[in-house]
Amino acid sequence: MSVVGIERHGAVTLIIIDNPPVNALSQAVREGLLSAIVDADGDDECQAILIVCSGRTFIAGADITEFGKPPAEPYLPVVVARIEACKKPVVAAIHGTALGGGFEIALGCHYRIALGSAAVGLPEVHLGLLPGASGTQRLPRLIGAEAAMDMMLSGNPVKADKALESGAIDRVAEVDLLSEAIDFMKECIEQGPRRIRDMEIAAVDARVFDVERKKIAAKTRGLMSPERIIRCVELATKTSFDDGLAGEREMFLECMASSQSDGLRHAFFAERQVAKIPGIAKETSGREVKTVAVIGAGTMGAGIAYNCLAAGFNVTILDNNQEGLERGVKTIKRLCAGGVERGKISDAEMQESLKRFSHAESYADIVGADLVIEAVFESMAFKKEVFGALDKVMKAGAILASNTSTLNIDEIAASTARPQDVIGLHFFSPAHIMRLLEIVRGADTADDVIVSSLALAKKLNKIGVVVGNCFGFVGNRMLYSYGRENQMMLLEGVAPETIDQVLFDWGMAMGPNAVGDLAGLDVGYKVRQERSDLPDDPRFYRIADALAELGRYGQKTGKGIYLYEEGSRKPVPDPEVAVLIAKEARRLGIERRNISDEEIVQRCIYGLVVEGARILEEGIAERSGDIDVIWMNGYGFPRHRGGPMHYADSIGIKHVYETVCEFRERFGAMYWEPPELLKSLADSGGKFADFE
Ligand code: T1G
Repeated sequence: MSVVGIERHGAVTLIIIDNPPVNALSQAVREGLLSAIVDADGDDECQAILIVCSGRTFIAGADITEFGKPPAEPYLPVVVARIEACKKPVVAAIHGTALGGGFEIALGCHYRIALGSAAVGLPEVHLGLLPGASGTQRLPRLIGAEAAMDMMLSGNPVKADKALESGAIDRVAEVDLLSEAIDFMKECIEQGPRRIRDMEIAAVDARVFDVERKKIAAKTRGLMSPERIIRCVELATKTSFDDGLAGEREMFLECMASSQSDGLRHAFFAERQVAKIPGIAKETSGREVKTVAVIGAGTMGAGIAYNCLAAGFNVTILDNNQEGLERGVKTIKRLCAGGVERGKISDAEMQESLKRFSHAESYADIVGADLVIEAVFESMAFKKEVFGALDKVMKAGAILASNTSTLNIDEIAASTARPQDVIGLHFFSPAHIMRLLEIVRGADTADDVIVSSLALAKKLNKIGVVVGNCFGFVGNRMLYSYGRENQMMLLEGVAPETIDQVLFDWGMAMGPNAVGDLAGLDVGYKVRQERSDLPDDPRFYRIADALAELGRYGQKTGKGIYLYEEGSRKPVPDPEVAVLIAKEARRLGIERRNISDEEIVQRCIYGLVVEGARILEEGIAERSGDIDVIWMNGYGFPRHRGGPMHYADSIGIKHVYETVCEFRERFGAMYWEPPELLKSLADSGGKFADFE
């Protein structure tokens, strides 16, 4: 089946691209498009050329699956330049999204018409790249340097009406794109080709570039491609079109070869792989979920309920404590109002959503719900009591989910007569903001319940990752290793602010000590108190326990490992904590020493990798990419490093294995015995990504 077809509509030649699912610019598409353009340009009966796409969208960009492989001609810039060089007008008819190279193809055309529902964008920055097919030189000439820079640095798509306003497109089709494009061609034929490369770029104050650099510095934290996008646009204002193109090409190839882009491209695909569950047929349909009941009106319950309400579900929140219920309802209404204040929803939409919201104190009020999400206190006894009660009243086929963050989902399911309907839906706080949803599969969980949960995640605009049942599942189980090393290094002599700064500079969104104070040291403390399987090691989380026992929970009590001034969330080192740590170290006979930044990073990050390898060996995660997705979307792991497992692959498993062996010698086998998988990959030169 040809991916590029030709049709004649009178004097107009239609070039139709048909490369599902998103008409990506594979080598075959580039070749077919170039050949079709050359033929049409040489066809005397053809007065104008229209480029359209079949399927759900215009070209969504270069084919990312080809990246990292030897480049294959024709190169995209060549195709774009040949389109622009056509003697007769070439028009792009856009539906869906014209993104990246797709929009660059459209910019090579002389005119652009788009459906009102369409959007255009240059999202390359999200992949650690920059528009590499002349977008950095054409767009500034079309819409101005500043508007072009904003579009490329945000990477966000621009809706057709706004694109029309800026001049990025020339016409919006109201009803039928093809027929209105054919009509539009008549004007284009009269006007003849209009080449962006010949346009003068509007004058701009040269200082805007440094202002932009300062503006993005905090957000992009040393990422390569944003800085180079600015440089490319700067070039466009100062040099000829061809010199600008040469600079763009050089910087594009530099970004393409970077580990940052490798990590970001891995993240892109890994976040799409998670929805594919081996052993569950693609055509398995889920159960219909329209009404959701949330049990527990605390912070998590209210956040989950709001999340479901905003996504269009009918929602009932239930709590047997009247005061708690009122607090939860107030929180949900405040979040709804916040959505209006932030312009995310209109007042009418908020009113409509509140019509779908109710609250209850008795299970009898929720018997008809399609899905129940339990979000009560993290106590196994309490959860079993709730599930036992739900089992008695809920309609047959209702999905019974627990928001537990660590507890055994099979044990919870065993308190019902319907374990096939039970699943874990582990939301991350704040539930309405964090994109990650760990979907915990019980031994008996039915396939259609898993499919329903993945569909729920998508509807909530979250990334649902199916994980197995063990303490802490994937994310929190690995967090123990990461936190353990942080705690150990505190005892060994490193100040909390030093560990936090080193890991922040390495790319983590926040250091582990600041995270502990944010989440609340009491939360982890209570979970550890409930556990009977913790390492027999008096040093294990000793500082976190000591602080919790002193009532120093973190931000919520004004002090934890850090101090917090009234109304401030800024962590301030506390000399009292330094004294406490030194005293505990002496009591435990730990010799204090300086620890290098490199060791701080290796102990925390390789601690993650070792636990991740064990998780893969046990089949708790389907793929190493799933673990990466969890840590990038739930724990602030830097996306440009692609997640802990991809990071290990990128620096070399053998190097990681040898370092882990060294740590075993220095710190003991209790934590640093290398998993068999790590050893075998090191021996075979393999990667976690190859592990199935
Ligand atoms: N290349 C290859 N495959 C792609 C792809 C792409 N550009 N975009 C999507 N897919 C696959 C995706 O992996 C999934 O596959 C399926 O399509 C549906 O995707 C030179 C260098 C277009 C908004 O960054 O943002 O051009 O899992 O689940 O939610 O300057 O896909 O079904 O097997 O995301 O409806 C720039 C990336 C590339 C756009 C659709 N373009 N794609 O979202 O579906 S770099 C992008 C998206 C570039 C030039 C530079 C989204 C979408 P599978 P999906 P969706």
